[in-house]
Amino acid sequence: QAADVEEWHPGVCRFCGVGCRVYLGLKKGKPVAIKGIPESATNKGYLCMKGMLFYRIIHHPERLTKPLYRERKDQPFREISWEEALRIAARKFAETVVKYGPDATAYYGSGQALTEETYLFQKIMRGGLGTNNVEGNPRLCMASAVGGYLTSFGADEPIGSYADIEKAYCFFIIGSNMAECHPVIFRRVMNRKFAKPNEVKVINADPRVSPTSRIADLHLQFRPGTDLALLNAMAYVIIEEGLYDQEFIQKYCKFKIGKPPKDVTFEEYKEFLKQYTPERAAEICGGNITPEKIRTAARWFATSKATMSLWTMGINQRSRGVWANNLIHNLHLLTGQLCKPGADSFSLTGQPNACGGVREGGGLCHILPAHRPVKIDKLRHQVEDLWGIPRGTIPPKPGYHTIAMFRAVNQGKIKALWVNCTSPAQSLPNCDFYRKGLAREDLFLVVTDIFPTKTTELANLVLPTAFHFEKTGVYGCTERRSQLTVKVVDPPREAKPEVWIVREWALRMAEEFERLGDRRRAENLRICVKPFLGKEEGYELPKAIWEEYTQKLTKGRDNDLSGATYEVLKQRPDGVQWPAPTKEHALKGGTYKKFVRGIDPLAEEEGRKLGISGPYVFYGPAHKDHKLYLWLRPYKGAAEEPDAEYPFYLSTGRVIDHWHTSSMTGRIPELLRANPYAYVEINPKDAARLGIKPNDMVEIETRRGKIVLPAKVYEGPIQGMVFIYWHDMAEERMANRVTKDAFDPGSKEPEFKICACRIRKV
Ligand code: MGD
Ligand code: SF4
Repeated sequence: QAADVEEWHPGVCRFCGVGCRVYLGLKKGKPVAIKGIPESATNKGYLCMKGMLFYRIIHHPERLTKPLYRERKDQPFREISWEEALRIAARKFAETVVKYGPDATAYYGSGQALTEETYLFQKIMRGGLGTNNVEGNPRLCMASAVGGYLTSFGADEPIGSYADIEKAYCFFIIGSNMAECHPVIFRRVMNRKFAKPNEVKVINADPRVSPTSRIADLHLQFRPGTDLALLNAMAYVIIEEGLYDQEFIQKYCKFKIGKPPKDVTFEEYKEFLKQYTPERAAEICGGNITPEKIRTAARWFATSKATMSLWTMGINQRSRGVWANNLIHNLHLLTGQLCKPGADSFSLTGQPNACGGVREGGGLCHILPAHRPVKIDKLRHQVEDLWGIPRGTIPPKPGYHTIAMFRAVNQGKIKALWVNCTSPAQSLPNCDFYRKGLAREDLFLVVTDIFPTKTTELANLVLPTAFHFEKTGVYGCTERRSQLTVKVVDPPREAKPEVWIVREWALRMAEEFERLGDRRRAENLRICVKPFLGKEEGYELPKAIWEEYTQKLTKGRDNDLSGATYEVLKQRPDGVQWPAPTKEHALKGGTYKKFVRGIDPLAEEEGRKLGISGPYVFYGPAHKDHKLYLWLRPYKGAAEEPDAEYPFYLSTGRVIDHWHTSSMTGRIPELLRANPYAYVEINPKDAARLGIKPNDMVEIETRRGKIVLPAKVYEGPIQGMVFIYWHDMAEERMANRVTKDAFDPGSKEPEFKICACRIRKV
């Protein structure tokens, strides 16, 4: 097909957080192929199958193409005009605010929405309606990483970049099946390992043997949830054997305990770690863990020329996800494996724009754009001033986090909810419970999507949106890199870009508030959309939104993107890594490593201002003392551990061929054929004991419900654990009907990775 292509258009992949650069190939204006861009900084030309095939979604026959409406959820949908749809959405939201207050409305978005979309949605909810009920699915994947970065380094997002991979000598891959979930970055790790097989070490720490484990020199396989003990034991060995970097610790670090945090000494930290001798940790962890393996891992980590840790959901989706993140950072701080080439504590991001759009763009209930906590008056007022709305419009209290938001829906406290670019009816843990809330007749539910999903099934109003390459906007991937994709094809029939939908909705809401006598909200809404009026929706409108966000909101913040205008991003299709406070710096690609003088312009400037000498300046906004914190965090297991009634650990995850709920990849025949349905992985020893053979149907039962899946008997999960892929939409195989909605008390991220179940052959 590539041979038939008449034009190639650059952009970024629609799927994961790797942020691969692609060319979309058109023939007679129709998308016919995708290829990688060899000179790209992220993927060096490689793509995975999902990335190569997403162009099939562009003209897919099942796309939503007309607004659909029903007054009651037991009625069939009928097609309506955009004008009618926007008027209904405006009236329902405005009436809800007037009758029940702004906190009875909410927006639930996505790490796959463009930055311009998330920014505009949250601006209207906060500046227009006056609620912080702005959330998104990154709460389900990255919130613990955010919590870890903020509490350990004082600043969100990784310090380094993918470019560190080619300079690293030890990879510590923990709680990540990057071979399937970040395949192109895994390829870079693999290439590095194979280029220097004896010098480069790979440690994989995971309760399951996954395709990622295949390149490991050392696989640490432990009982789910016990890695906090393992990480503390590695720190114990590093100190016991004198492998720590005293100078780095003295110069840059502090030791902290508890909430509110208290300073402790290095000696107290050493005393604390005595509970985690390798012998004791091996007992807690079980599996194949021995004291000697822990010692080996700690030595490799500490003594390599440069160590890079990589992790994702196995660490984040945990009821102690923030602590687990802190304990990984601790190892880097103890050994000084940070800031130098190849050394970094690098959290991989799940979604293509969880970092750029949601973490940076203000897409969570407690943060305003550019990493400003809602509760800090000065920063909230800054945003109000920049938007030109009266001070006091944005409430000081954060809104509902994801689980709290859907619990509030269940309780009837939220009366109007807008879900964009995500399908919580399938992706929330314990989803049957939350589907009851979404089905309530007193909830007005709007869903903007490109396809029918489990969530559109429960909606009142379904609005068809433009897909990737059918609209313009920016994705910010794992490594602080913003990349622009410009519209090259028209959306099908009446599908529209979200930025147009939100602007038009806001304008009509202003009229509704006027009618209802709430002139203040009407005025605020008009102020919020004023900079975007009259702009053509395919390019000019998102450009104006990006300009406002970067030039006004990020200026002077740690994620300063004011040098990265659309013009610059078009000149640098590889994108720009923040901080990029000037055009000159942005045109050079921005900042490969934060906090390092000579590389990061903010480190230079802050260092001068604060009179800090030395190569590194840790100017993260959350640590006013410019220090990095080592945390004393004890081992704590999962919220629901196996017991006599439910004796197995249940874990969930992904496969390479599918993306999340598979609403998109499940509609691409090649990907569906590669992985047509979910199955349950069972360790051969457990299978033999229970008389389960490959492909037998197995019932998985938890305290929430039951599903039935075919068995894959395989030395993957540790004994006593089963593992399910969660992308399958079929009711009988939908993983989240059985998962638990326990969450981390700090990050509020749910524990998708661990709960208790029982299994039987049916
Ligand atoms: P997606 O399938 O990515 O899943 O879960 P979801 O976000 O619910 O949903 C994206 C939706 O966006 C799709 O319906 C797609 O059709 C639509 N879409 C595509 N392009 C556009 C567009 O341009 N505009 C609009 N408006 N819509 C568009 C993800 C969530 O799931 C996440 S982030 C994580 S990390 C969790 N992971 C996880 C797990 O590991 N295990 C289990 N059991 N559950 C999990 N749930 C969580
Ligand atoms: Fe797309 Fe991720 Fe695959 Fe790259 S690795 S092609 S970003 S899905």
